[in-house]
Amino acid sequence: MNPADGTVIAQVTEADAAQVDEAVRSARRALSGEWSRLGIRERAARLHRVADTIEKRFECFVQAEVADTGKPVSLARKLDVPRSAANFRVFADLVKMAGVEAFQTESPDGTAALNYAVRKPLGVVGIITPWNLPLLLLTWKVAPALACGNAVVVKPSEETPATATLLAEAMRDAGIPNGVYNVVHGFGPGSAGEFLTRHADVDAITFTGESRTGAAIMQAVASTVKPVSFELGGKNAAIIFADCNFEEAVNGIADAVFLNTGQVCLCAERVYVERKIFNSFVDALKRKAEALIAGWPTDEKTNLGPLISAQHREKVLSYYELAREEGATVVTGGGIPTFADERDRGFYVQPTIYTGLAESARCVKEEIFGPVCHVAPFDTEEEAVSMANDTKYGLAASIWTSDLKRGHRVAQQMKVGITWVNCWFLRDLRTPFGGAGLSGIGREGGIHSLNFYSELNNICIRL
Ligand code: NAD
Ligand code: 6OH
Repeated sequence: MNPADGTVIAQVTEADAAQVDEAVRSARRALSGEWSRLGIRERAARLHRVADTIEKRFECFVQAEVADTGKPVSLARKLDVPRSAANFRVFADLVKMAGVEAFQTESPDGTAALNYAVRKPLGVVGIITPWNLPLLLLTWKVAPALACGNAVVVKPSEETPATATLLAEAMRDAGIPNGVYNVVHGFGPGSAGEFLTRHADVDAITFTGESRTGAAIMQAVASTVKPVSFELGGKNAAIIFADCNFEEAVNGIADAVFLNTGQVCLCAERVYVERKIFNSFVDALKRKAEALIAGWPTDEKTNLGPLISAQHREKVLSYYELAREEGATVVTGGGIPTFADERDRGFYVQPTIYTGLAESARCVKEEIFGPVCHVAPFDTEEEAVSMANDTKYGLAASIWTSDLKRGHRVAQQMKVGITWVNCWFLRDLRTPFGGAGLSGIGREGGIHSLNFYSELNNICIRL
């Protein structure tokens, strides 16, 4: 469905259990074919070719991403599609460079040995991904999984089926053997997602999505003891000190709150501002929110798209209502914009800023996943750290200050997987990425991805 006007774009076939099984068997077969005989150099070369193909068909991927998500075309061009090509390049290069551990061993009785580890594929990896950055998050997992020699079965979100399908064409064009990359479409519970997690011949599950779904998947894989990697939800904090570069902080927070209509797991929904600059900061952020252009996704000037679906809009609007019940002051937004054209049938909401909520309010505790934040003042560094850390989630934080000593000090106290200082969503794909608490299990990125997507076999040779 097109989130901008609610029209149906395409029909997608829901895979039943037999089709999921066929995909898993296809992946298993590929593991004993040509794919397994390629050396690392050739595997890496083919992954570079996948990136080349994405770049060659750049506009095709952009259009598919926009059709799937309703995100502004400028964002798909700047973020999603280039990052997807980069995911393949980075892991292709990394797998060629990565070493393994080796130890010279001396036992107490004088026996000497050499220990070294070799990296083997896990086998068939099931990949389940969400709708917010569909191509970026899919390739973030497919690229290292293939770099490590696995075959994959991917189950993209039911909301965003197009780019995963298009990627299959890129795989074929890049010379990835048949069966190495398989796509099944469908829903989660009682559908393709659950069939994949419960399949006895899937060796590992890597998942990005809601924390609740992570819990359901964990139960599903328990009986077959599959390794899991989970990148889950967040309720991320930003801390803005009075000594920050004001303009950079306002711009950075506007991005952190409103990018992709707030549908990025790393988005800041809790903004803590030192009291001295609280009022001026809220005013400046309000101006930013009100200047956003909620246009058609295909319009170059648009920088605020609709939410993904009617159902998700219901959820976000229920929080807008709850915020009022909980006593919030509405600085801006809080409703649905009107356009007097077909967009009125789409899933837009107003970018929204609240103040005045208690830290215990549900709107301050629960992930909303829309273009919305609550801004609260603080007086001391300790207070800011304590409020930022008072959450069951632990994905990301951002700190804004000109005092780098303070930047380090505060960053090191954040109970999260990723902390940015004077920036947000600035990515280096070699760094560990993941969350604490309800925000995930494990780390991906760089060597962490290679470690998850491979089985290390340690070999001990007596000398
Ligand atoms: P979701 O959990 O509803 O769905 C994600 C995927 O899981 C979809 O493909 C869905 O079909 C599938 N699924 C759902 N139930 C399943 C089940 N029981 N078994 C197997 N598969 C199942 O998430 P969403 O609404 O698509 O995405 C938004 C959520 O994802 C937010 O909570 C956001 O914070 C989170 N997210 C986290 C990260 C991260 O890196 N930490 C990144 C992006 C999104
Ligand atoms: C969540 O919506 C964003 C996740 C981003 C990444 O996984 C990444 O690698 O940048």
